[in-house]
Amino acid sequence: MTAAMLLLAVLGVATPLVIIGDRLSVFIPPGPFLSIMGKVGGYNHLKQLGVGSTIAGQLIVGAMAGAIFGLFSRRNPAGASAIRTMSIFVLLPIVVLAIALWPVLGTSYIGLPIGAARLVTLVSFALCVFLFERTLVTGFRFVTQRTIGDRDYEFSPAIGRRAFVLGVVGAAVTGGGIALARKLYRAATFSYDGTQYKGRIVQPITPTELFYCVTKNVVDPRVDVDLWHLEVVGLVKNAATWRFDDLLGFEMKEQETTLMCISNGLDAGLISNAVWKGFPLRDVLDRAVPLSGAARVRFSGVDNYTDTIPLEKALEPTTLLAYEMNGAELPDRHGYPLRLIVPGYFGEKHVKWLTRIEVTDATAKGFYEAQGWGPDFITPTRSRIDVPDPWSSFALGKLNGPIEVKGIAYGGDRGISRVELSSDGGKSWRDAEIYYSGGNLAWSLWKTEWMPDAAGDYMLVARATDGEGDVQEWEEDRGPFSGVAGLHEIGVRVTA
Ligand SMILES: Nc1nc2c(c(=O)[nH]1)N[C@H]1C(S)=C(S)[C@@H](COP(=O)(O)O)O[C@H]1N2
Ligand SMILES: [Mo]
Repeated sequence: MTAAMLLLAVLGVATPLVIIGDRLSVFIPPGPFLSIMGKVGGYNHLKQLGVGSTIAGQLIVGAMAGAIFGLFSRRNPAGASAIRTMSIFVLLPIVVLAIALWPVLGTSYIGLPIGAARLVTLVSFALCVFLFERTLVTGFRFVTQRTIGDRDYEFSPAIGRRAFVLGVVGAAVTGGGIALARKLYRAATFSYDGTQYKGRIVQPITPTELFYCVTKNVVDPRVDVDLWHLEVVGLVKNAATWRFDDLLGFEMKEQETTLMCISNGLDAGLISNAVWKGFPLRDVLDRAVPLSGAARVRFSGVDNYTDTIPLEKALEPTTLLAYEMNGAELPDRHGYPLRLIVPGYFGEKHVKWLTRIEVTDATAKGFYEAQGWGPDFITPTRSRIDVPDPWSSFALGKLNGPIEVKGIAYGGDRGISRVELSSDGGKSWRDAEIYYSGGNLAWSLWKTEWMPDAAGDYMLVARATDGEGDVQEWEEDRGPFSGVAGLHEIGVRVTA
């Protein structure tokens, strides 16, 4: 059964191996979630642990079910009718799965629309448990056939031979399962999930291969665009289904926009900037005609990730459905074939592998919102010092000139109007030069030269002012799960 699931996973079908984790994770509030993550050594390890324990749990449950079946059939050979075993080992698990995992059944890693994906997930699961039931029943019959009822049937040579044959088949299937698990491991997101972009290498536009990356998935979707649809449903007058080619008919637009993850620390690199090409979400919403009572819009990816934004934000001309990034087709890991771009909102909201847009009332929640992140998803103004490295050491006598200090500043969708640097931990400030501005929706790059006049340890702090004149600061009333606000500070050592 597990080997069959691994095979299905390779084919892009959602299996309990991963959707159980998706289903459970919304019940873990961000506090415990972060603490578990810390304990197991990060998000990647948490995912590996999740899938690993699901496989182990499934094997244990399967083995126990098999043992009980064996004991029962030995005592009561006539009792194991097909109706009984089918009901217990096939029907019951299907019903339990359908009920317990209903919200995540519509997951497809090849990009099937949600309704079709739900059916495929259920039928595939049915196939797996059917295989389990048949293996159990035929395996047991094969081993015990004709000898059942004999007094000492446990150790007869015939049974030994058949058990050996069955064992060899089992070992072959296990080997196949392990090979499939390896293949999946190589394709998994562990190698790139959590990629950061910061430091000396930072350029105005982040090269696509270096763009930060965050995904909830163990294996990301690789959408087959011919299977894929975009559905527009919910509180609308005209529900519609779009094929990819039809979407290309909308007037396209290129827009430089920075994305930042809600969990990006003050010194971290879960932030990047790209030029996105697509068309305003408004174009499809206008065609759909939202009804009265419409207040939010919920977006779903083929990976069953969901998130919501207010309807007004959805109707802004800069909220895009993007299909290109930095002049090329969206890469798989950044949401091929279509993703949402919502300037000024945390990365969470920029749903990748988009397949459904649902206009809803005010109560709708997304994946992370249900988990307890938020309530504020609008990015605060942030800046980061990229050069020099923290705790760099400079010898005054060897300096040929001032020390270059560089970094980024990001003001959500409000732009950046000013950047200042302090070399005394924030007591006094002086202006830095903004040498690149990507416009209101993107970050700005700044630099300045600093000449320390004496040896000692210095605290360099950066501070940005957004386009509306608000100065970057620590925000007392910002909840712990609405992203960090505050100033980035690094130490620098100057010797004589
Ligand atoms: N479908 C889907 N969209 C998603 C996610 C996801 O796991 N699945 N992760 C979100 C998060 S938490 C972030 S920060 C951004 C990251 O986008 P990127 O990987 O293209 O940088 O995508 C968001 N969109
Ligand atoms: Mo994120």
